[in-house]
Amino acid sequence: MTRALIVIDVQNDFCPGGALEVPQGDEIIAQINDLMKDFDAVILTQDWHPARHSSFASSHSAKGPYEVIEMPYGPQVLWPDHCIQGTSGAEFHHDLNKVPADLIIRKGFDPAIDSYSAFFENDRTTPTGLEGYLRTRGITELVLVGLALDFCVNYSAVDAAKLGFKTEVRQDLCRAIDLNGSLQSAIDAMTTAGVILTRV
Ligand code: VGL
Ligand code: ZN
Repeated sequence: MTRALIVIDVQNDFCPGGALEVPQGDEIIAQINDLMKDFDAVILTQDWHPARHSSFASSHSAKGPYEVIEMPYGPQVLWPDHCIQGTSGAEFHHDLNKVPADLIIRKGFDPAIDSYSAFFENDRTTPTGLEGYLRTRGITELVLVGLALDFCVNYSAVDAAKLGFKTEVRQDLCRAIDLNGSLQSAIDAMTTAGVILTRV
């Protein structure tokens, strides 16, 4: 059994003061750092959008943040501009320990498709390559932490469980955006997919 810790999107734009801030998003960082030593592999994900990405409300005339539009791959929430490649908002939070990371996986770089999940873009079919990395390293068990619980953590955890990884989400080391009931929907989706939700 080989276990990986997957740290989802602990970036400035998702922390207080950021463009898409998750309330108390920075509170989880010290404990995530402490947890890293307990794993065979540590993987960080980084939301990494080009300017004028199609998931930004500013890319669509007469649309505001948090409105939902229909994209060729399905419904898409429109977000404030965030995690633009090369900006400070896209950087990992200063307090996150990047040193133990074996792999940093970037996602959301295709201008036409968002990517909440660390495994597949939002069309649910275009792979990021993370599955192959984990399998070739013999990793079978995953623990996910980070931001935001109801979007990127949720999508990543559901995909991981569907791919057959034993998948745990440490809910105490996540924080949520909670948009129109998205937190409860996420908990339901993860539970249905067989994700183990824990609080320590
Ligand atoms: C995320 C919305 C847009 C996340 C990323 O990391 O949960 N949410 N991009
Ligand atoms: Zn994003």
